[in-house]
Amino acid sequence: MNATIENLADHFQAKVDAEVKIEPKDWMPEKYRKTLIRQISQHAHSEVVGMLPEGNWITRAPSLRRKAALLAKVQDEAGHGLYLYSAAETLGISRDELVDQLLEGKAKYSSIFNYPTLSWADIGSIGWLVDGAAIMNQVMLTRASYGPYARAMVRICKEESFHQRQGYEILLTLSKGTDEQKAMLQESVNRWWWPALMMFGPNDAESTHSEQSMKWKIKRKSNDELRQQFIDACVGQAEFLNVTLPDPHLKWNEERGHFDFGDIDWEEFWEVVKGNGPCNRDRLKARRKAHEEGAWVRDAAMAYAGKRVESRE
Ligand code: FAQ
Repeated sequence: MNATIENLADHFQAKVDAEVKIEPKDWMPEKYRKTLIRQISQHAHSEVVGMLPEGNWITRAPSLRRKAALLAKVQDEAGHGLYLYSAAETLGISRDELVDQLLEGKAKYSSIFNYPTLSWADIGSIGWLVDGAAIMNQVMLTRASYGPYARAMVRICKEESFHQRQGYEILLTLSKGTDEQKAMLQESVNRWWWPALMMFGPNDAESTHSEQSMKWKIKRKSNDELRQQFIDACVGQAEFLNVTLPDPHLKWNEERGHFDFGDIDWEEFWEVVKGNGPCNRDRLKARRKAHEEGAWVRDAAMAYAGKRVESRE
C-alpha cells in the first residue's frame, strides 16, 4: 500500500470506529466494496428466490384471510430484493450483472430456500423460524457501516417482524386444532428446525469473512452468537406452541446462561450451498423461466423510459 492509500485506509477505519456512516461517494477499500456487493447481492437473491417456496402455497391457502396475508408477505419479499439490489448498485455494479450471476448459478443465496414446502404448516414454520432467524441476523444490519445498506435494512426488519408474527399465528392456530393439524405442525417443525439454524452460516471458526466484516462494522455479531440468541428465543416459543424442537441435546446450561444444543450437520449445509440441496435446481429453473418470460416487461419499460428521455430533449 502506498502512503496515500494507507492514510485513506486509516481515515476510513477511524470513521467506521466513530460510527460515521460510509456513503457511496466516500473513499472505501476495494475489499470493503467487494464484501458489501457479495453480502448485499446474496441477500437480495435470497429474498427473490425466497418467494418461491411460499408462492407455492398461495393458491392453496386455507382461507381468504390467509391467502391475502401470504400474498402480501411474498410481495414484501420482492420489495426487499429490490431495495437490496438498489443498495448494491450504489457500489458500482449493475442490477443486470447481479441477476446474471444468480441465473448463471455463480452467486450464492441462502441455503434455506432450497428446501421444499410440503404442507400448509410449512408456511407457518417459514414465518416463525425462517423469518425469525432472518430478523435475528438482520437487526444488527440496520447499524451496518454502509449507509444505503443500513437504511434499507430498517424497513426490511419492520416487515420481517410482521412476517414472523403471521407465521407464528398460523402455527398457534394449528396447535389448537385437531390431532391431524397438531401432527402436521410437529412434522413441519421437525423439518425446518435444523435448516433454520444453518441460515446463520458456518461456525465462527469456519467463517471466512466474519472477522474482517466485524472490524468494518458490516456485521456486529458473529454467526455463532446470533445462532445461540435465536435458539434461546425459540425454546419458550416452542413450548407455547406445544411442539418439540427436534434436538435431544437441547438443554439449559446454567453456567453459560444459554441453551446447549446438538451438532449441526455441516455436510448437509455445504452440499446445499454447493447446489445439491433438495430444490436447488428447481429454484434456478423457476428464476430463469421468470426472467425469460418477463423480458417483454423489461423491454416495454425501457422503451417507455427511452421515449420520456426523447420527449424531454
Ligand atoms: N446459505 O464467512 P461466512 C431471508 C456462505 S433472507 C448459503 O460466515 P458472511 C428473508 C457465505 O456466503 C436470508 N451460503 O460469510 C426471507 C460465504 O461464501 P462466499 C438471507 C452461506 O457473509 C424470509 C461462506 O458461506 N440473509 O431469510 C450461508 O460473513 C422468508 C462463508 O460464510 C442474508 O443474506 C447460508 N445460510 O456471513 C425471504 C443476510 N451462510 O460468499 C423469504 C445478510 C454462509 O465467500 C422468505 N447476510 N454462507 O462464497 C449475512 O448476514 C451474512 O452474509 C451471513 C454469512 C451471516 C449469511
